[in-house]
Amino acid sequence: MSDYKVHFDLNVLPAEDIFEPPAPLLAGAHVRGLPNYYELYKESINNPDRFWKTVASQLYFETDSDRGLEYNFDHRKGDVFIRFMSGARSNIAYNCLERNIAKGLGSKVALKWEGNEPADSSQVTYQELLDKVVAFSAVLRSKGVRKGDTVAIYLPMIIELPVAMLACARIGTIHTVVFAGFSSDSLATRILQAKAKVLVTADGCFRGNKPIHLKMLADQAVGICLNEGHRMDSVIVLEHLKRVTVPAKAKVPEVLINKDLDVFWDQAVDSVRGVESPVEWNEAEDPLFILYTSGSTGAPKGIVHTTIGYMVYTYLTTKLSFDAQPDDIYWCTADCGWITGHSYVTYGPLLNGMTVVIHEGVPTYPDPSRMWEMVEKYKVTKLYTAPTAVRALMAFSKDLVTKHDRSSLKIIGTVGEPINPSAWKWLYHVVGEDKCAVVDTYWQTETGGHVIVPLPGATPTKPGAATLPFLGVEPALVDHRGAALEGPGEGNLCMARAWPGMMRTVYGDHSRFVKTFFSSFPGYYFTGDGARRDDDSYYWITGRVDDLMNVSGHLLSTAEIESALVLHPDVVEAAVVAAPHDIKGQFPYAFVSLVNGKSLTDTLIAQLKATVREKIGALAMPDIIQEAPGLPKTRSGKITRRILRKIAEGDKGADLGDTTTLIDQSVIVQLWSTRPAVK
Ligand code: 6R9
Repeated sequence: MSDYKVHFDLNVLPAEDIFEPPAPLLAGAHVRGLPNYYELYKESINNPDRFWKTVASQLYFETDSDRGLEYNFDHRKGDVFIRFMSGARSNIAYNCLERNIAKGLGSKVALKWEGNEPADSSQVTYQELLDKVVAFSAVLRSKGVRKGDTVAIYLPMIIELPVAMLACARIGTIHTVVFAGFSSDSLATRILQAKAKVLVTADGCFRGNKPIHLKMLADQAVGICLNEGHRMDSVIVLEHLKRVTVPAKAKVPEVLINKDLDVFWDQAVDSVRGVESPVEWNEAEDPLFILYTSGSTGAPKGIVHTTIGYMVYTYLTTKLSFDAQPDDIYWCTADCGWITGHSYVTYGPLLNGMTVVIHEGVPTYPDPSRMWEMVEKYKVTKLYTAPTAVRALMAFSKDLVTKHDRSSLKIIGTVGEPINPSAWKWLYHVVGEDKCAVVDTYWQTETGGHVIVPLPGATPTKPGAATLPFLGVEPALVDHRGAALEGPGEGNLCMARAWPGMMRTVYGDHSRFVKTFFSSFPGYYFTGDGARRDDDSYYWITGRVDDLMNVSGHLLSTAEIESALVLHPDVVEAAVVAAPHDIKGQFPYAFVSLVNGKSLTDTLIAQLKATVREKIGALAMPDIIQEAPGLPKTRSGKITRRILRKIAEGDKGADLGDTTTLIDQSVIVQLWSTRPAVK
């Protein structure tokens, strides 16, 4: 492998748009200064096996292996695969817990939980967390769960969520966490696809003033699964509601118990008291979890991560991107229902022995100063959040931020979507008072961990740029013919080589894995994003180039929303496109063609929104639904989404490009004239 060429001449931007690593960070950081990054990067690219071996030596392996990274990205040369340290055996939960306890962290706080109501909080030390994990793993075993089985987890952001994940990991069981904001249909699809026979859930929770009837949704999902002939062995129900403060205006959700299947968490734990539940030494490539993510063709994809590569990668990315230090109080605002909550709430931070804050509520409840109040209360040193939350909070008076002491903060990270420079600068100047490093972390469910990210003590940052590749990662910008661009330019963001933490397959559908990620540009992993590389070799992510949209940092499939809309008997055809939104980044804008004689009344709009909520979840509900007597189509019958996108954007002056291939051009005029006003 030839030397990777990067030049670090940062003279292109005006000086005020380059932010050097803050001096205090530079002094004690794991990676200090750009030359240090460059040196490590070169080693990681030129000697990947030696590099990753050195990283792995910081973790515990029951059985070592002399194998390194092995992969094939080129389907023309054989099956696509990725392996790391084949033959080695380890356990990620053991590395998070016992290994850290053996190093003296037993009485260190591992997790600090704050509820939906600021008055509710609790915490566990590393030893207490281990005890809970061992006990819950014994519960799972008592329900017949074994290595290689799958357990579905549908819980709010509470300590038991990482406990359930770690308990699965301890016994070699594959977890599939389903975000508690997803509908019963979405939960059922995931239980069925992942073949989970045990579901872990809670009675309910509150999100702001809103009660979430989790158990009711879980029951509906289980009902759907049973109807499909699926076998469910057990539903473990945590009684969470009885220990939280009920918001002033909320009603407590009702909970029904199904005697055949349900068992209460606490009782189940009592019943295994004293039972041993030893660690399962998993093989390197044993699956650790499946996490479902939107796919451009509709059905969600079950992304599979395996044991050792994921462990080594989340360990190192957390250590370097957040410059993990022993006295850190680290708060990632993500929910464990998303990959960020897997890699950077649970596994990465606990592998690094950090104290992790988790929050069950939303950043605007009871008021929009909640986030800063929590930073002050817990003396948070590293804060990791999403651009959409930042944009929402920026809209309020600065005083809400400045009235809270934020002097503990050192690093502020963002994830989920490109961060607009104004939000970046607000974090830097207003929240961080020019003293913190702001790190925009680019990665995906598929990549397992950060792949393009500034290192806070090393990389000068530019607002809006994800900057430089993480160690061992080799991005490429590929043109439509599959040729990699040299130097500055814009193209399809691909990866030219594997790194330990990348996904291994799509659960139950390896050919979809190959087709989705490795067939567009043979020899490369294709991210689905576009990116620009500037004169300093910095990467700027420009957004999805496929049919996925990014709403509040969450990827949604236009096809999946369309499928939900056409379930309504009045809808003949639907087309959904992304339209820009000040806070959410994008929102789903739907065009619907109705059956003859029907018109789009407020009632129908409400029904259509409800259908999408029911089938997918509230976050996929289109903000605008427009009636479309006809949709612009090419002669071959393809809906021309680029035209619909312009209409959704309200960009009347836009160049619609070549419209001569359309069957009926008058459709465009009609859609423009009936476009509803955007609120
Ligand atoms: C971690 C996560 C992945 C997609 C990804 C891209 C977008 C995430 C980003 C970003 C620009 C960033 N994305 N982080 N775009 N800058 N820092 O979000 O995973 O839910 O799988 O979404 O999100 O489009 O392809 P996931």
